[in-house]
Amino acid sequence: MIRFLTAGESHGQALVGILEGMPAGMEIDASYINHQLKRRQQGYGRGGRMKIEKDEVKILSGVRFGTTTGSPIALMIENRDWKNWRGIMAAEGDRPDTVEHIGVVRPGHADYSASMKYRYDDVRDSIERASARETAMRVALCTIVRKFLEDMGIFIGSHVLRIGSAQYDTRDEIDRKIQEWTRASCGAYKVTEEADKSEVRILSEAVSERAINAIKKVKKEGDTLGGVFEVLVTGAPAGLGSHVHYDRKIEAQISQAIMSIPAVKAVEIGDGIENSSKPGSQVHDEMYPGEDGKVRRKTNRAGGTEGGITVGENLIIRGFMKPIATLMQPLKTVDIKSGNAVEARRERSDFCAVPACSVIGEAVVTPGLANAFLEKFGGDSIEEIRERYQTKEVGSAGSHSG
Ligand code: EPS
Repeated sequence: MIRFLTAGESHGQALVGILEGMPAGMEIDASYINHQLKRRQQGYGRGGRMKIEKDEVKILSGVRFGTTTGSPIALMIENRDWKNWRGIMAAEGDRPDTVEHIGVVRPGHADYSASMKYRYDDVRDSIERASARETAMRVALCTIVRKFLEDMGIFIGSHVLRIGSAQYDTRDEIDRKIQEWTRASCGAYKVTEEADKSEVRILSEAVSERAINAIKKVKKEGDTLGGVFEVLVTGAPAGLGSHVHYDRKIEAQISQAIMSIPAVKAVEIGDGIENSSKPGSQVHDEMYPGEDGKVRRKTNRAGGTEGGITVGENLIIRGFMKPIATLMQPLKTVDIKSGNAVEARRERSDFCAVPACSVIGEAVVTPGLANAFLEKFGGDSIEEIRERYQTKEVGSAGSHSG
């Protein structure tokens, strides 16, 4: 099964990661990963750090001549900014007197909670690891998993639905477009390709403009904005996940992954939120016998899963991101060293990172999906998995003939 670890501080020397459980025989190279790292760095509303970094991965192990060997894959992304932080972030040696012991905590960040829990006497110790910079390595590792899913015909894409209060007046038109694009099994890539054309990953020029103006406004006011992004998975077979145990439910795996992205505070699968206020007759996706003998549906309000198992429809996942906690017009807080009431620190930060979060969302759902896939069709090499998938998929859920 696939598992991974990341390490690294925002201004440390590098981010590192190890991915274990990838089958042998899969083609992968740094440029495939770097493309996703670049996408993660984009978006209107990013701060000064993204002008310094040009995230590029170094593959250290587990890949030979562009092909996975089945061994753990080790990756590294160097922090270009490290050279400006050597004195503050040195791993060894005595702490110089000139290095400030930060006591002022930002409401909404991990500054306070982590410093209390770990008894840090310098809040920087929490700032560094809680930083969303960690997601660069997660995207790198998960992009290798994305390649595996792609090889199996499963595609993942995303777009942004809302930034602050800038959103579609009605979703009808955009939903029709997305439905059309995602009829093809690689449709999620089409969605992402279209979203990549907008600086805020919104599939409408008018709404993009409104969102950019909203970001411009908060930037001027020293404030920040959150929003909503949607991750779509096309080409996923029926039968991934299981109803038999809570931790095997595919929605549980996906939600956990989305919630683990910094600043995400809510997740929705399909029309989960809207459905909770409607009668069942307007919620559940009716079934009918298709000409090919498969069970078909006209709607997908469930977002592609029932009972913790994929049903062969597209997966629809929404992540809700709160505004970034670092404000240039700071909120009131406490200096936990002196106990005094003060204003929060101004750290260099983003004003809105929802477009980046949307790209991160595409990445983080991959291990859960790939594990469910491997559980059902798994093997040690891509070749073996392909053989099993081709023979087993025919008999899997979604092909009931009565
Ligand atoms: C980020 C790097 C960070 C922030 C941002 C995400 O760089 P720095 O710590 O130098 O400002 O720009 O992280 C946050 C907004 C946060 O609150 O931690 C990145 O690489 O994505």
